[in-house]
Amino acid sequence: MRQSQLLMPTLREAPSEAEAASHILMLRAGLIRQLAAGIYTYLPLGRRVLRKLEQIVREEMDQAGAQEVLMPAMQPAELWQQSGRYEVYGPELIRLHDRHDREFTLGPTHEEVITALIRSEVSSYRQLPMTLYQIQTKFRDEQRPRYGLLRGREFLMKDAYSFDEDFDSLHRSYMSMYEAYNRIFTRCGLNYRAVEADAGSIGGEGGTHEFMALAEIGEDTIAACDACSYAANLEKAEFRVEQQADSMQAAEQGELERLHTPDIKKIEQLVEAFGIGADAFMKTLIYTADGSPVAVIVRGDHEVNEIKVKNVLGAAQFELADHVTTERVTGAPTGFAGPIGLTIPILADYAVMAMEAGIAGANEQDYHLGNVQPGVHLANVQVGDFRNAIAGDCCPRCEQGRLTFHRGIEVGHVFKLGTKYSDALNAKFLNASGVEQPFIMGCYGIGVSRLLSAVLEQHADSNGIVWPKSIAPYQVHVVPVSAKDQVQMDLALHIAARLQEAGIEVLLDDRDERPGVKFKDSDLIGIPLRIVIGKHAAEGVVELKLRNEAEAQKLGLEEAIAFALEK
Ligand code: 9G3
Repeated sequence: MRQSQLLMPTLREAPSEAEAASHILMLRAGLIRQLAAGIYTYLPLGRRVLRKLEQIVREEMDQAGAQEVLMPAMQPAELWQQSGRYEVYGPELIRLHDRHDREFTLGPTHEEVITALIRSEVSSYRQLPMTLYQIQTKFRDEQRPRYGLLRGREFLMKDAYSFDEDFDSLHRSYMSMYEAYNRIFTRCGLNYRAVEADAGSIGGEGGTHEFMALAEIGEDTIAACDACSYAANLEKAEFRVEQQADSMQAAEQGELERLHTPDIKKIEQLVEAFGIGADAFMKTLIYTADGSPVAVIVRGDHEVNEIKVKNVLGAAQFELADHVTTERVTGAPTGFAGPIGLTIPILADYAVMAMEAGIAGANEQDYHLGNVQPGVHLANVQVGDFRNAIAGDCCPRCEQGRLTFHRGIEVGHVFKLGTKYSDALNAKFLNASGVEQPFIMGCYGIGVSRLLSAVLEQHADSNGIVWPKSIAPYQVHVVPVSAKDQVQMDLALHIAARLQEAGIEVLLDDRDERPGVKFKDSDLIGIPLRIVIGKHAAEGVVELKLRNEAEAQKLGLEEAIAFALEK
């Protein structure tokens, strides 16, 4: 492709409203242009990369035995009324009327449409298992579209749906998709983690994994082991409680110290006031479990994991007590609660019991107590694992790993749906005994346009994009230094022709621009290999530079072509 003809409007600076690195790069490198908030046009470079991403997804879906279909964006409202979701979604669900005044949605996802299709086209267990997928535009009227393609209102998704006769077969379909996702994200050069979104329930109905691309701009926080593949959403992350020093420290000498802490309620204020670490405090929070108050104590630098406490108590309702309840059960306003003198059940996290002594609320306004000793003052409380994981905790799956925290961009999400949609839409098949059964379903999404952003968040340097070879818009950038120099241009055209004949995708910078502009643009658009034809052209010597290496090398014509062909 001749760059003088290519629509690739590069920018020195990105518009000020672009914050995310990937969004800035897409605008500066001329990959996309915004039509409206959250709605983008893909320019030729962006379209070429998106097509390569689609192709990787398509190859792996086909390889996994899924069949490609293409469903409409316009979906009759009746289907969403049958599934009960029409009223559930608010303004995010785009609705419209056709010329006959019939109601439609612009599809944000396709569970209803695909289930209606299977309901009318598949009726026997002999046709199962079956997984269908599409790569198609989705519409979700996000309140705050931002970060370019990371959160758009019209975006490209691969969505797949599996249909099985029972849960064992669903598990096989689910794992087949799960493994295909690992191959897809690896081929895209992505640093990602598969995250158990609700730990441990993958076996039965329900169960889901999210695929998170690690990036600071990501909206989610995940805990990942630095030694094995364990990863989980922060609020679901488990950890191995380290072998406790005998949990009741030998009772120290010394009495409780009454500490006057006027209006000092939060751990940060206590840390500030006492000039010691948060881990020297005991944080007592009052909750109600099915209506009755309980006290949960965690170390000052930890957070209560409410799911863990709720599960240990077997409570249906579990939430922070309101200020009135807190005042009633502790005798003090929120912020001064402590274990001593409480008459309600107390749950203390292991890490509290491992403290020799700590500072806790005094259950009296404006007072705390120093030298609270678990061995003395928490002798008969319920002890357990009641806290969120923190960085450095032991991995719950392997022996030596430690948890590290990362921000992540959700690029994939796989779900076991069970019969949620086949029941709602009455989609059944005849099983081997001739009995009607609802299909057992799974659904599997990849944000293909979001994937483009995630790759860019991970593959860039201060000069611009550094495309992984598998998805670069072109493979070789041939750059003659001076378009006016006939010797250079002839050699450049010759090299471009030789590579194109060998099936290499070549971009030829034939523009009449200063060398500095050419090299800055070349670094910005990030094509993996650059061949520069400069003052040594007459001797048939050119310069090769890999985009992800600092050094360039001089090679003869044939060596350069051979190098480009095997790279
Ligand atoms: C809506 C709107 C937004 C939505 C949904 C429905 C997210 C909705 C979840 C899914 C689940 C899976 C198949 C591919 C993988 C994800 N946002 N979800 O259902 F009406 Cl406005 O889309 N769908």
